[in-house]
Amino acid sequence: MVMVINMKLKFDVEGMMCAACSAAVERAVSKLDGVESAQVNLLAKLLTAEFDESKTDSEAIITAVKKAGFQATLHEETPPANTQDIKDMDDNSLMEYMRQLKNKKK
Ligand SMILES: [Cu+2]
Repeated sequence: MVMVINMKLKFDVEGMMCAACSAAVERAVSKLDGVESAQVNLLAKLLTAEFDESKTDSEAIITAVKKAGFQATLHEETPPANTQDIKDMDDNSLMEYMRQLKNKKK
């Protein structure tokens, strides 16, 4: 059985002013070979792209956005304070950690 696990990445997109802009970005990115979906959140200026890593990559997506007339950069998720801590966690403490993260965001 072949399982294709799509990569999901977020990009910050600069220069979008209205729904037509975000639609242009979505269109440009979804046209790429290997891209499953491209969704733009205009208010957050965020592009979420789901793609097959074996067919395309973040560079190609950024280039497609640029060609459409906008600037894109990989969106940096705020990394956890210490990744090693998380690796060492058992399931219960990991759940607790996630719960705390969620609460922080509210
Ligand atoms: Cu526009």
